[in-house]
Amino acid sequence: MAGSRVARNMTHVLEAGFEYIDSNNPNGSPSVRGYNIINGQLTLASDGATFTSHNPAWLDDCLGEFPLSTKEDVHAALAAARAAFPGWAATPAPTRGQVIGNMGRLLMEHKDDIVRLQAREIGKTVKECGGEVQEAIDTCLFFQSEGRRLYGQTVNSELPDKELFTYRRPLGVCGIINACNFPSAVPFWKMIPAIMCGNTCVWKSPQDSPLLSFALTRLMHEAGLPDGVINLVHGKGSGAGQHLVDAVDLGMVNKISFTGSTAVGKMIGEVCGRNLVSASLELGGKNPLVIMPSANLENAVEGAYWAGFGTAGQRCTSLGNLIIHEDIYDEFVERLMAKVKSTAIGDSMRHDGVLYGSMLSEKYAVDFLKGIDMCEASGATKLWGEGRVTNQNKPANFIGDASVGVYMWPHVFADVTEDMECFHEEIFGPVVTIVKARDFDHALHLANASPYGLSSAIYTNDRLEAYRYKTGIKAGMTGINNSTTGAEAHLPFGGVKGSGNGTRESGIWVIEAYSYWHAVNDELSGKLQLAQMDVDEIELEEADADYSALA
Ligand code: UN1
Repeated sequence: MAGSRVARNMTHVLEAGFEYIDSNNPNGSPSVRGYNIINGQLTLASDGATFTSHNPAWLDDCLGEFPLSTKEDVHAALAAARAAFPGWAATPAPTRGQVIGNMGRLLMEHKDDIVRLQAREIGKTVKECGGEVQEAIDTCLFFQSEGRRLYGQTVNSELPDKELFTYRRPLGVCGIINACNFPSAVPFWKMIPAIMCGNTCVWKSPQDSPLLSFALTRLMHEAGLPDGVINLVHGKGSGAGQHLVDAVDLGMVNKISFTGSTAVGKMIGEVCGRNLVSASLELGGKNPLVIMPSANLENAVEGAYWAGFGTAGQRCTSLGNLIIHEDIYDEFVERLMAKVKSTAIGDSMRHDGVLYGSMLSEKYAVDFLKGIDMCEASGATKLWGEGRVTNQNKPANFIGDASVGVYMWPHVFADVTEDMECFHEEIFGPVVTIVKARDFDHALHLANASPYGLSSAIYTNDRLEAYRYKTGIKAGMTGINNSTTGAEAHLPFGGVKGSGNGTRESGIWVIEAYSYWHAVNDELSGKLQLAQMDVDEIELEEADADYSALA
């Protein structure tokens, strides 16, 4: 009711089962009442407002109702994270790692259910969701053992009887904001190293995957995570996420880690920059893939097809510009198009063998169609694709009833040139823009010509070309005889140029993003020795050689 306040402290996350609400879901799947989790408590929005989450492959399937968090809720979550910070930072790192290991083991135990929940909430195929949840598990296992390292150094002093050390220290309260296309692996890429380093988090869940986020946060608590170390707030649009970013100006946040669009990333970077707060920004890409004449064309077609259309093209690492050497252009395009035209699309929870499923949500569909309009307005030649799939307008291998979900045709545009907008702009969805290259140098030039620098790839069997691509490309990641997608939990992930601010996720490299170096010196001599001034000079030998004679 308008103006009425809802009880904030419901119950502890470990004391409650999932609460089902009446649903008329056509597939008989349950609807759940979702909560924020603040200091271990299940809470509703302070004004009682909610939003719903729907299965994009079957829109009448409602996964549940979630709090539309207010500024007050976000601040409560930040306060809980602040209060939990000293205790968690003082917890030995191996113990923090143990809790993280427990999370990985619980995820393994519940993997099938989490995978199906994820597929239901965002429409990604069950197979891909399986790979992604495995990535979250691998991240936990990697950082469990990192809790037994988190090494600092011993450093030699320039003065006698003095010791120097370095320690990694946590930053404090981290705001975590991610997109719904990788709704389990990416938040784990962020929060697992964050808490391993001793930080605490407020996680603003993606608006299109709140139930999965709720389930994952519950599981983290079951693994032994103390209250307040990870706090979950749900929200939509520029609501809770913006309140979290605005809190940087109020001094309530020590770190923001964001995966999403370049435009939003720049805004977050500005807010963090003016407050000298660290920001990890993983942003968009217009990832180039070059095909050279020496390549194994069968592999190259396979790689380009997967890079462009796997995950319905909804990865930041998906193929953008396909750059094909003119000598093999016609043959390559013909082979690629045969695959594109036979693409199997549908709801992987009900049909086997689909390459991709629905768009992540209606919002992603609307944005994608604007991108297709942009390709057409750019003057590129459309080789394939008819926008939204309907029962009257569907590709041959669409499986199921198109009217119940949000599906897109695969699209291919050719004759794309560097002066076109669609050469430079990321289009998030199943579309590839094809560019013809005269030779290797031209291909490399084209690969570097977009404003982005996330992933990149080349197919070639010429080792010198592969070397020159690897050294000449400006990108955070490069595949040689491989697609542009496919991160691993222990390899640094991130981009340059418009794709990010140089921070990295995953492996040992991400630790830099969630800790600062603390240099400590221990003076044992019993007196004040002045560094820089008390250093004994080493006498130089008198040399016979007259160097001036050489000039
Ligand atoms: C991958 O290509 O395997 O949101 C991972 C994204 C990326 C993850 C991509 N942060 O698409």
